[in-house]
Amino acid sequence: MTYPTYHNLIGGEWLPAASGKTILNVNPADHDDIVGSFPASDAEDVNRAVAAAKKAFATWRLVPAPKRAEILLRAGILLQQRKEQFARDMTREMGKVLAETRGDVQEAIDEAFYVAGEGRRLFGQTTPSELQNKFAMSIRMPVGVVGLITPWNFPMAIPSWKLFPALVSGNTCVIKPATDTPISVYNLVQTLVDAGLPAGVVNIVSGSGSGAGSALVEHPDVRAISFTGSSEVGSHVAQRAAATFKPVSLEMGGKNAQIVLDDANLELALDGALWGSFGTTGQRCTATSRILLQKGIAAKFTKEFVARAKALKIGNGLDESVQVGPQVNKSQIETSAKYVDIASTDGGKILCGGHALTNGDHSKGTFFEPTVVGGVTHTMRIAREEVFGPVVSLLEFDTFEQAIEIANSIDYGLSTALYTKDVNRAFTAIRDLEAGITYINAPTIGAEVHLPFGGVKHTGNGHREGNGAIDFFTTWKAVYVDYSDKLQRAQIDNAE
Ligand code: UN1
Repeated sequence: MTYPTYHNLIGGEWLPAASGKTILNVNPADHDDIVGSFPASDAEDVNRAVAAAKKAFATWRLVPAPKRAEILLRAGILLQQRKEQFARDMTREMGKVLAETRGDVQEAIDEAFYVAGEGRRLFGQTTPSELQNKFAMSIRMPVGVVGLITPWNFPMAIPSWKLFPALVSGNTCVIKPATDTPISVYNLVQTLVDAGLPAGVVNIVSGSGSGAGSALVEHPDVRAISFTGSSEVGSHVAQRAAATFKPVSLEMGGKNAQIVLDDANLELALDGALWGSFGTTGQRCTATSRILLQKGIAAKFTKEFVARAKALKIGNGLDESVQVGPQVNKSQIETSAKYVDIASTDGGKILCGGHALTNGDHSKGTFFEPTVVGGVTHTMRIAREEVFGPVVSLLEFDTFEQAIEIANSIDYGLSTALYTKDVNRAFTAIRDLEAGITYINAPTIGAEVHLPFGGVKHTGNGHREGNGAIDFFTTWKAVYVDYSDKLQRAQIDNAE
């Protein structure tokens, strides 16, 4: 089979890995379909990319921010034109269904238009000085060369959450896409280049975390790292980055709860739970992985939910009638299977699914059945650990207060949802749920780009993407301008 060969982008040139090594990008719905070959980069490639980014920073930081933003605006318009093709490429490389990959490209378009507006803001502050004839202000400065390490589940949206705010702020970037999904980053960066981005401002080094990711995190000329991935790898990234005092923005795992109270609109809660649990084949950090049911509706909800999960059509995401695509690779279906075993051993009941699909059309890919585990209690591992697959647990509770307690009883804190018609309980939940995102009468997935995105506890380290990303990609400079023509000593000359 013939397939295209892609290279790294370094200083405006498309180059193979210095070692000549490559990695194949394979369609998880059909292993005969090879999307392309990509460089397996290592420290040597990272060094070159960082040097190119450092060189480009000298001029990019001086381009006025509104001009930098115009490139993002043009890129957004080009992405609109290329949306269908990029969505198809994305479905081929990571499996999620076309409706969702179109949504992923749309999220990058939204981000481009949102961040382009920031070019004419990047607001600082002015404040009075304590001394006469002295002016005081704080201004945002770019950080320098930033390293971006991005995941496979939102292969264009999440890179755009990082690249666009970094660029409008005047930074230059080296991005390492996930090993499974480089083509979406190539498509995104090629679009930026076509929109007028100068050479060296964004550089791509594709490859593995151990080959290219670590070198980026440890490079002394990289001034900040933005990472999305698992909490395990995130902890590693933070520890390694600490050696060179790099700020690190970490966006990591979730174990997101949807709570359904007895008074909820049950149809709505079922729709939300099905979409939240099995959208993107459960492979979102915002995916619903625990459904907390109040006793009065639990039996009815469970019966109906299992029936709907069983009816989902699983297959190649390029087929518009398919509702759930494959998992991204073999190791992910092994994790799903492992957690089904753990759940059963701990006393959970597999109400549907539980297996990889290996027959007929499914035999060429990495498919796993939508799986519902009943009879789960909050101490079981299946209720506490992230699966990142189409496996959801049902837990029951008596009172609203218990539901909040169960929802909060885990290490993660990304997204939460409450279904109720009781406004008092809704606002109490907004106050008490330990999570970066809370939805009322909507599923745990579906964040919009212009709100803060991120979580608490083991989900993040305090930074936010979306509304908040500029804070990470800029550093404050305090500026004092003394126009008194004399030495004025702060804290001394103006003292009583
Ligand atoms: C992720 O799961 O890693 O809110 C990101 C959502 C999407 C982004 C998910 N807009 O589900």
